[in-house]
Amino acid sequence: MTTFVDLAAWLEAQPADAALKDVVATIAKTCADISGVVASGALSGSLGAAGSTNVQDEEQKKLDVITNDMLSDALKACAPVAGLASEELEEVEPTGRVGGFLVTFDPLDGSSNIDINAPVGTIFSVLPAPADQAAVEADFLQPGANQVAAGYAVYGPQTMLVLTLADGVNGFTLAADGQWLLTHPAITIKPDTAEFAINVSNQRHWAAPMRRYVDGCLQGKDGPRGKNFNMRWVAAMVADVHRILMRGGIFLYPWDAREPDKPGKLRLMYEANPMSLLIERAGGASTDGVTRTLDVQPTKLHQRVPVVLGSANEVEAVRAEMTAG
Ligand code: FDP
Repeated sequence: MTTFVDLAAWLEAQPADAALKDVVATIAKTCADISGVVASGALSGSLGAAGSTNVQDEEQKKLDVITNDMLSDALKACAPVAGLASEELEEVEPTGRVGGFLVTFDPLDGSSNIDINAPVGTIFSVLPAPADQAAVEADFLQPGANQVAAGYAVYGPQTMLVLTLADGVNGFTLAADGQWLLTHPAITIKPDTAEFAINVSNQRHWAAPMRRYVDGCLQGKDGPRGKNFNMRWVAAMVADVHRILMRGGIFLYPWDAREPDKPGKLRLMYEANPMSLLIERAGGASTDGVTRTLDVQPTKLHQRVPVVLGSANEVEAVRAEMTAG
């Protein structure tokens, strides 16, 4: 029988700060707890709307609120955490401690999947905190390249935790006894793919180069790309990114003309940045269509960005189309 390394032993062996390992272990433990709540669904009365909206004016589900509270409480009790920020909270929450780390998170990504028993997940990003003063919002506004750890848990047929710490990307599966076991070491993404993920119902709102790129994929063998493409769309970024880490592909959530002032739908600090670090560390690429996501200097906490990530050569094919005019 195969034996697997557990997360605690794996963390122990990593060339990283003990305090950072503590933060990651706290997030992992909370994700295991969240998995239990998500799995109980209607039995625990946790499905359905919360009757409130978040700072982004999105209707909150009960599970958005429950999972946000679980992660916030756990991180506030974790000594090396100086502050946290969540998709569900309007403002950053300093813990009152100085030094250590700042954590941003989307406690339950893919809200529209919650009530239909389709995959959802938790996404997190860890940044260094200022060493000499209590954290304020400006301290969170660091480019994604500064992240010291990032990852997600996906609550699907199996619950998995995928994370990057010092380097590389590793996947753990939640066992029945609550342990995270290393089942997917050293995940890498193939550079080429013939599978794309995009919400095609928005096609008429996209910029012309994006329409051209997707149209080229849809034309298959007879079009400019000269090969047939397949399409997948789980409607939860966390699950679409997980698929790409497992078998390659490209995920796109581009700018569109419905709200021209918003650069995209997905949030930079707790969706695009952590996923981009994972994708790059696995050998893929992530851009806003042209510019590397991890180089974007955030200007506000809930900033949105267009997202194009996955197999490196396909992300480059999008960039070539976007810059062709
Ligand atoms: P959701 O709004 O359901 O939480 O985070 C935003 C997100 O999900 C992504 O996970 C997902 O890829 C995308 O939005 C789906 O949005 P649309 O259904 O509006 O295209």
